[in-house]
This record gives sequence, structure tokens and C-alpha cells, in this order.
Amino acid sequence: MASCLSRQIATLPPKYFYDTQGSKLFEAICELDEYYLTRTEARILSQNLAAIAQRAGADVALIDLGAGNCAKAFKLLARLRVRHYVPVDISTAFLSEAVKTLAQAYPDLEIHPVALDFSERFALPAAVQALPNKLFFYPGSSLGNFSPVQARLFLETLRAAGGDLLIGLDLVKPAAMLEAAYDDALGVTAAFNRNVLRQTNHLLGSDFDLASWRHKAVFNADHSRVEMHLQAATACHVSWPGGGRDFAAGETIHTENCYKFTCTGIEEMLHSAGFSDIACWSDPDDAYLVCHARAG
Ligand code: AVJ
Repeated sequence: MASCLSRQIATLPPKYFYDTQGSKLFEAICELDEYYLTRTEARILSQNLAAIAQRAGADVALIDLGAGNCAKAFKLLARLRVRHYVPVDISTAFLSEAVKTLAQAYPDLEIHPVALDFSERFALPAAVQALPNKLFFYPGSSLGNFSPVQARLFLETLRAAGGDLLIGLDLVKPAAMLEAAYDDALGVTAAFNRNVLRQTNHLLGSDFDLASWRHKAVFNADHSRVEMHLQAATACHVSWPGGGRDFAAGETIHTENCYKFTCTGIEEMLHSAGFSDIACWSDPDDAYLVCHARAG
């Protein structure tokens, strides 16, 4: 964390958004009028559940990457023939609450929660790795947090683990729509972004003053990504045990990249990671894409 903040252009890894408060703010983001991703994906999934269920087959081991409140999987579990459910998330406190509700709704389901930061290293417990008919569920365009090279490597890792893939990805669209989705009128995304400083103060012992940082969301068309930044309103010094840094007025911390894809780009990426037999579904406005692909 200190090393990220000490770079010439300061950064903070997006995984630090998701403490308990940040996870709740993210849930609120998903309800926003401007944030079309979650509801568009839910619609695509629900309208194509029969086809997805048929491709998935029986006795599925559903591995939910970034399960959060498990709400997305909840709907899949009702229709897919899932035997084992493996919610994976970095925020374990949030996960265990969600798992309790799920276990009551699906008493026959075998649930194996896994606390894992797969942005660092992907390692499934051996008992999970050994399950047949694994299906990696990677919704929410979360793959878009990785750089294109990291994304390809991560998909290769999933394929090498022998799992099929059900993934949802956000598509390129006019900048104004993308920027509104990441800079909503209520300021929820701004709060979500600033919360990373609260979490940094907590984990690193720094003394960021949250009120003096502005939320910025811009679509970088050259890189096909929405970038989130925090911008210092005034010059300030931030200290932490063993270090610190000066920020000039207007200087920024780069907190997140959210890559936006094209349909052909997604198919090429899945193929180059070794997946085959790819089926894709979109919404009527082509805002978002859901794909099922086989490990082969
Ligand atoms: C969870 C990474 C997919 O990129 O849309 C939402 C996170 N950041 N608003 C996204 C996010 C700001 C989200 N992902």
C-alpha cells in the first residue's frame, strides 16, 4: 500500500474498496439509475437461463468469483443443477452473512466458502479443485479491473483449473453513459471511491482527510477503460508509520480501471485463453454481454 502511494502517480489497488462499508456502498451502486451494469446482466441471465442450464449440465460445482452478497448466484442456483456452491471473496465477514441466508434457502446444497484474494494469486483448495463439472461464475464485469494482459493470464488460469466459464462483461458505449455510471448524481460512487482512503487509514495507519479528496471518473477511449481517481482539493501532506508524501492541489490517486469490451474482443480473448465452444447473449441495446465458454 505504502509503495503504491509512493509512486510518481499514486495508486491504490481496487480490492481495498471492499471492506464491510465499501461492500455495502457497492450494493447501493448496483441500485443506482445510472449504474446499468448489474440490472442489465441480471436480465440477460434470467432471459437465457434455460440455455445456460442446458450447457452447464448436471451436478455443477459453481465457483462464484467475488461472490459478495451471493445475490447473483442465488438466482442461478434456482435453475442450474448445482450440487456444490463455492463462493470466493476477499471480504469474509460479508461472505459469511450471505452464506447463512443461502444455506437456509438451499438446504441440500453443499457450500464451501473460500476466502481468497485472487487478484494476487489464484489457488483453490484441493477439495474444490477435485470437484467435477466446475463452472466459474465471474459476473459484474469484474474482469474489467484487470489490465488486458492480466485478464488474459487470469482466464488462462481458470481454464487450466479445468472449469467452464460463465462471465459477464460491460461493452463499450458513449463516454457520457459510461461516465454517468461511475459518477452518479447521488454521489454514492464518490463515497465508494473515498472509502478506499478510510480503509487505507485503517490498514496503513495513514491520516488521509477524506473530505479534501474529490471523486473523478473519466472514460479513457485510448485504453477503452473508465478510470476512477481521487483528486486532492488542496495541497496536503499525508503521513503513515515509516513514511508519507506531499500531494499538490489537483494531484490524483488512481484507484480503479474498469475496462470496457467489444463482442469480438471478448471472443478473441476467451479463445486466446484456451476456451472453446463460446455462446454469448446480450440485451436489446447491446450494453452488456454474458458468455458461456468451455474449458475443452
Ligand atoms: C465490480 C469492478 C465490476 O467496474 O463497474 C462500480 C466496480 N467501481 N463503480 C465496475 C465499480 C465503481 C465495478 N466492478
